[in-house]
Amino acid sequence: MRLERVELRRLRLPLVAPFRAATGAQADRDLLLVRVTTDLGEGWGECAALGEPTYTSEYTEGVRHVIRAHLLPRLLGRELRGADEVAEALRSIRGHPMAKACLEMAFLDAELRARGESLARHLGAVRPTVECGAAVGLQDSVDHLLEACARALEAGYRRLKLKIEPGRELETVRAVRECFGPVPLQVDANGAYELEDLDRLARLDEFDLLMIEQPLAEDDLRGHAELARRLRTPICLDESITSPRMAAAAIAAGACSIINLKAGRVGGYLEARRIHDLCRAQGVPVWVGGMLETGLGRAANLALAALPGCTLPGDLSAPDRYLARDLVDPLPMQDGRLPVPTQAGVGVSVHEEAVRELTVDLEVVAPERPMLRRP
Ligand code: NPG
Repeated sequence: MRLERVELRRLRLPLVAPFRAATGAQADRDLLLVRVTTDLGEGWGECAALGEPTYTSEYTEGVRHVIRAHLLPRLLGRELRGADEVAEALRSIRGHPMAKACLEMAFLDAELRARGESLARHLGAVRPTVECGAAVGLQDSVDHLLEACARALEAGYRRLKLKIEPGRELETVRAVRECFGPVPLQVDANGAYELEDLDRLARLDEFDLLMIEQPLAEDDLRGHAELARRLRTPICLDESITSPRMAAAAIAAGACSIINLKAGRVGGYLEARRIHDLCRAQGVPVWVGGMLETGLGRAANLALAALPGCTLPGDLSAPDRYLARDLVDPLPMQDGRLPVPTQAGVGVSVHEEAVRELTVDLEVVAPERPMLRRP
């Protein structure tokens, strides 16, 4: 498999409303989209990185630079057995998992389209539909929070995830419990708490939550293990789990009993499957998280979410909950479940007109031609 040409497209996607988390707010989605042209055909990759480094240290402009300056020179013109060799070809570059994941996704899309195989089948999907949860960002009032939750439940989502931040978590969860009763509910702190907040976090036990996601900083396995000993509510880790080794270390340390899978955070869908397999072997449930992807990234996430160890609803809600425009046709949700794409490759068709209209900057990189910048 030979990479012949790459389009690095920076898109600005308006959000229907600002999405706020403890770590910052997104007013729009500053997205990097990659289209590769290989000797087997074309493939698309979507990068999970946000416009600013507020989730992890990666951010859209930085991803574009590291892809152009350091990753592509290790791939262009090189003969690869397939997408499963991309990670090896990029191993000498330290870190930058979202940049690497985006390229690997594009190679996977191209290779699997050429082979006529869906990503779901390639990864080992075992179910044709997956249960969908919806994440509700931090809201400026309890009324707005309850309205956002009501809209998500009316749309049919089976589980709600509430963003929380120190000082408002009990009020937030209590209001949702009082208003919607025993709806499946979990919270996500994006690492905003300290171990000193343990007593406040322990009071969340009264609300029968599915989990508390990433309460402490991503490098605080010891703190999470202490929390897990003191709280009844299961601890789920997200930002902390950067590799299969970190997943094994976190489980062994008792720092979590559930893991959120995100291909971008760990370097790609193939690495995410390795973490899934490791967790399944240890009886640790996993579920697929979201990074405000378009329908392209969501389609790939649905394939991952159909693996046997993904036993909890993922953050897979339809992109139109966040994005004013999408790049692919919406997938039909039935009874809180979305279909797993079965077409070849990632399994959805990208609307090139929408991509062109939403592209704010395009770079084309091809070995026979120097990098071209077009407006
Ligand atoms: O449905 O894509 C979605 C959003 C899910 O809340 C969600 N993601 O940390 O998991 C997270 C969180 C997030 C995304 C936080 C983007 C900050 C920015």
